[in-house]
Order: sequence, then C-alpha cells, then structure tokens
Amino acid sequence: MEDEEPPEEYVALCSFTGNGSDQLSVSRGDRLIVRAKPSSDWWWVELRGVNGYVPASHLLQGDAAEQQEVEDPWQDEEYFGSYGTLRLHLEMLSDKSRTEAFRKVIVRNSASLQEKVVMDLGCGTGIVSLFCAKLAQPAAVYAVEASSMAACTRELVKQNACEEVVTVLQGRAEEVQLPEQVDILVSEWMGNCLLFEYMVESVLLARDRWLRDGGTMWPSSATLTLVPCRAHGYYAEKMAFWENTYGLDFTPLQPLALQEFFAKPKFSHVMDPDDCLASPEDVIRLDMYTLQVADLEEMQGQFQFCLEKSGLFHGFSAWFSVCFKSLEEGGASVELNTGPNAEPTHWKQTLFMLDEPIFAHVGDSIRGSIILRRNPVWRRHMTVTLHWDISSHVQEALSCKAN
Ligand code: GJV
Repeated sequence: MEDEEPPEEYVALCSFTGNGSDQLSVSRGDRLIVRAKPSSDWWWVELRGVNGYVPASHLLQGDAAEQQEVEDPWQDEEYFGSYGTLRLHLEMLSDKSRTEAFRKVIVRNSASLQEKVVMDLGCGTGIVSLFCAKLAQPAAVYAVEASSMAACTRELVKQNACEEVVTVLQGRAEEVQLPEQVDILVSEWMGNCLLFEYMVESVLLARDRWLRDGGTMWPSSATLTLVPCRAHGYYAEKMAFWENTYGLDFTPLQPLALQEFFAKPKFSHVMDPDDCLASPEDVIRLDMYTLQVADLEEMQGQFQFCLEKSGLFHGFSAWFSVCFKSLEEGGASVELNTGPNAEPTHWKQTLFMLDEPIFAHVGDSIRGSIILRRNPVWRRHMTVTLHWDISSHVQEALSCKAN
C-alpha cells in the first residue's frame, strides 16, 4: 500500500499563526495543499511553496468550504435535542456535588437574595430557580431554557408552588427578552475540560445584555487545573493489549490504536489521586466579569511541574473548579471542584495520553504550555494542544559521569 496520500486542496477557514519552526502561518481564505495527515489534529501542508504543520480544524476541503454557510456551526438541533430528553438532566441532578454546590450558594446567600432579580441561564429542569424560590425570597427568577424541557420546567414550577416567583422563558438566552435587568446571573455552563460546548459564550452575551452594573455572576470565576499522571489501566486496556492478544502478536495495530484512542482526550476519566506525579497546577483562570467572547478563541496557560514520584508518566490529566463569590462583602465563597481529590462529579477528569509512556524520576521537571483552540467552524468544539519537555536530573547526572 502507498504511504502517501494524493495531494488535496483545502481552504483555511481562519488565520493561524505558526510557531516559526515547523508550523506554518496561514490567513483566512488561503488555498493550500495538504501533503500528509500524520495525525488527526495536525496536517502537513504546502502554501506558496512553503511547507509546515497547520491545525486540521482550521482547514476545510475546497467544496465543503463553500457549503459551510448552510450548516449550523452551533449544531443546535442536536444540542438542544439532547437536552430535551431526561437522560442528561438525570445525570446532572444525580450529581450531588454539583447540585449541592448550587444549593449551598443559595442557602449561604439567602438573606442577601431577598428582593433580588435572578436570571438562571440554561435552567434545565429548573432546580436552581426552585432552590432560589424555596430557600430565599427573590423578587423574581427568570429561568431561561432553549430546549423543549422548558415546558416540563414550567409544570415543575407550578407543581412546587413557585409560579409567583419563577418565570420560565423558552428560548436561546441570546434571543430571549427579559422585562428587566438582573442582579444575579446564575448558570451551570461548564463542559468537559471546562470549555467544551462553549455554553460560556451564551453566558457572556447574556451578562452584557442583562446583568445590571455591579451585579453578580455565579460562578464568578473558573479554573482549569493540570497534572502529569500515570494512567496504567487505560494504557494496558488500549495499547499494551495488542502485545499479546490470545497468545498472538497484534502489535502492528498499535499505530492505529494510537490514532483511535490517544489522539483525542479521554473524557470521563476517573483518576486515582495517587496517580498524580506532581502537585497539580492551575493553568487557566477565567474571571466571569471581565472575560470576553473573543478571548474564547484561544486560551493559553503555562506549567512547570516538579515530579514528586518516580514511575511511568503516561499523560496529563485536567479538571476544573469554579468559585461563587458571596453577595456580602467579605463573605465566604463556595467552591465546586471536579478534581481527583474532591467528591466525584459527573464531569470526572479529562485524560490526555502521550504517544508513549516515559519513565520519569523524582525531581524531574516538566515544563510547557497548554492551548485550548476553539474550532473555527464547529463552535462547540475545541482542540487542546500540549507542548512540553522534560528535563531529568537523573539523566544529567548520568551524562556528567559519562563525560
Ligand atoms: N440558551 C438557553 N438554554 C441553553 C443555552 C442557551 N444559549 N445553552 C444551553 N442551554 N453545563 N455544559 C441549556 C441546555 O438546553 C441545557 O438544558 C442546559 O442549558 C445545559 C446545562 C448543562 N450543560 C453544561
């Protein structure tokens, strides 16, 4: 079989600035030739006689590029369709740490919530709005929900005698009309690896339209945390497996396994805290008051881990936490943490596997950066890129001896 694929013409959907070494800078609308697709994320392309890597997510094949206007980049039909059924709402409501965190925020702030106006964006079955109405005395709660679940939510509000306070509005938060500005904008918008789904964009747009000056955002801030880790079980299950398959050598399938299982992050990974090789570091922090929609296109963070354990380094694990500030000056805030040391949540953690595990030693340093690049076409998606290098004191010591 030929290794090389025939050259294909693609169009750059948006600009990309390369790193100046093996990556190529392209401008929106550039026509280029894809020479090779060594991974699903990075392709080797040629533009005006110069070669380099470009993120595959930025490229669309000639004909498809012309058709993209017709498709919905938000995939709303599918997205809101899935929230129109109970499955996801059951999963979210069954998540005690998540739901109790929102309840705790309302209970702790019940006195200050009195006579306040609240918007609950993406209210789902309305649990947060109902907590507000039952546990505090707000003047009004506007519960906004785009999916067909809104009809059931209205019924639940009635059934629980909250219709005096809670008004359910069915529609996209971006389009809905509220009768007044709000004091508090509450929303549970966090997706896998914090940003996936990019519901946060809807929250920012609603903030700019409906939150009064000096109003409160719940959550008020969000943090993405990263750690280098072991993932022995997952590696054994998806990669080492092929070494001895019923006594046969299936290792020729390993490159395929790499593509299929390790090129994309593994969501819903439950990580044993003991598998952390270093102290986790916060790599990205979002301030929900100052964050802008344009900032979401590309978010970057740096890390420098000092390994506290020796052993196989299989990849990086990521999770997020959010913080709800008190309505009272100096009051205690509430945190919802989805890390391996906190109460488990339905988000669990996200695992990024290395192509191959590396044996690492105590004291080794892993430095690098993480980039969350939003897909220029499919607005709910993103590509996560980790650049890193490891410097080992053990190897340095060995090479010193050899010299
Ligand atoms: N307008 C109204 N409802 C929305 C919007 C929007 N722009 N976006 C999402 N929802 N944490 N990742 C609704 C959606 O239909 C679902 O009921 C809920 O918000 C998602 C909340 C959990 N998702 C998440």
